[in-house]
Amino acid sequence: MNANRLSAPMQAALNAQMNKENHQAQIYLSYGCWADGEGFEGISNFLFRHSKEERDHMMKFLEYILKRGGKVTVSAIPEPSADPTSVNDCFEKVFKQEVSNTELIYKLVKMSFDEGDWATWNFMQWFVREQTEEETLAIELLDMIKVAGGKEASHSALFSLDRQMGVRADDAGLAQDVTTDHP
Ligand code: OFO
Repeated sequence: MNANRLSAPMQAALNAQMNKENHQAQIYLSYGCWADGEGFEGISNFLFRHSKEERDHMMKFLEYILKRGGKVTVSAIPEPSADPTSVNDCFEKVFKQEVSNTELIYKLVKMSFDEGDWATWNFMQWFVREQTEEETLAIELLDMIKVAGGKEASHSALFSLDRQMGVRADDAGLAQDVTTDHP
């Protein structure tokens, strides 16, 4: 008996998005390493935490596919794109990445609607809300760098931006709060 409640195209699309979230996590991880190498520890901390959020999104897709009786396919993920060239460039890249992810999420919503797969449609609403929040956050980052001077931001403006970013609230905890009990 086939207990898979996902259509074959839906299973493939959910798997593709699951792997995409993993790719996003790697991109944030690599940007975090770049920021640390440039001396921006606060920005790096923020990007590392965001990487963890993306990994949590990957797990959300993975668990959902399993819950619906589907088959999970963990694929190789492409290398993260090139390092940012500046904090301004980093925040612009983050914004573009989130917008392109929103477009992928919307495609999944439309697909579930067209199939009348209301369980998946309902599941995807969480991601619609999450992407709205993430785009708002990315717009705030662009505003912050704009106020700091954009491409021409001074060292002292970047210094204070870095301090603020290190303590900024995020769904994932601050790295300095991590313990062996709560990794
Ligand atoms: Fe950046 O968010 Fe996942 O989905």
